[in-house]
Amino acid sequence: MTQQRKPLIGLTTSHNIQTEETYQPSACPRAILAAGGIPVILPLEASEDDLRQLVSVLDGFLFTGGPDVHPFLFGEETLAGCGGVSVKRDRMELALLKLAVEQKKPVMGICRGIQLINIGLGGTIYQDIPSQVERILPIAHQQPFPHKVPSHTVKVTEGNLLADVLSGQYFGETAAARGPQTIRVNSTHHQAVRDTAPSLAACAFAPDGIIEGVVMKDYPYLIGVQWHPEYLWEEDPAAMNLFKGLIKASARSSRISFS
Ligand SMILES: [Mn+2]
Repeated sequence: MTQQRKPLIGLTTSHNIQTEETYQPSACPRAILAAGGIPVILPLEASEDDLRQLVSVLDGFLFTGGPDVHPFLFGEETLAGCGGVSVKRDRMELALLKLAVEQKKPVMGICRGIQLINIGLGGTIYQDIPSQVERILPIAHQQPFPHKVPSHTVKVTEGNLLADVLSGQYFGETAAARGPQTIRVNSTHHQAVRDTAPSLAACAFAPDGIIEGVVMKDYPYLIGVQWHPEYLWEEDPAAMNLFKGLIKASARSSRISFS
């Protein structure tokens, strides 16, 4: 019996800047496997030519969570509330994003990933929500309980790729909700998208106005989310749909049949 070819999804790696070790927590690879893809953890230190070769071979890309992005990369000084950075991750991921977008590959970003994508495409972020954003309803974006437990709601506007994926419409499900959807998400970030890049559209918002989801306009498949669906998919079909959506788009982009 032969197995149908599964989409290969490249994941950005975590990086311990003290020990210089790279590693990948199991949550994202497990979610990709469960959604029908094969996770491939990408090297932190690869030349641009190596990355170009990887991008042409792999079918889709997941920009994972991690540390803050260096403020110089979006033209700012480092503010008091900014956290730790990995210069190597910033460099590798911005190069990878450029190549993936050039080759029109499906892309998903999670937490740091949505911020990295926004910066790479010309947007800005808040370096630290609590000290930079005045909010009437100060939502805890650093939730005080485990990752598997949702902590705040997100309103998703209608008529965009993220809404279609979350509702199941992207997979041909007809009972999709009409109008804006409200979903429950976890939250472990203190940075967030500020000005969206010209090619991106914000389409999901926390109750305090913080941007929690973006899509790329006029592009086959790019979704960024500020929450962590890799800790929610076992309980939450909408979170699973984010991984299934990436796999479906990646199967299509590699011109293989996928059911
Ligand atoms: Mn949040």
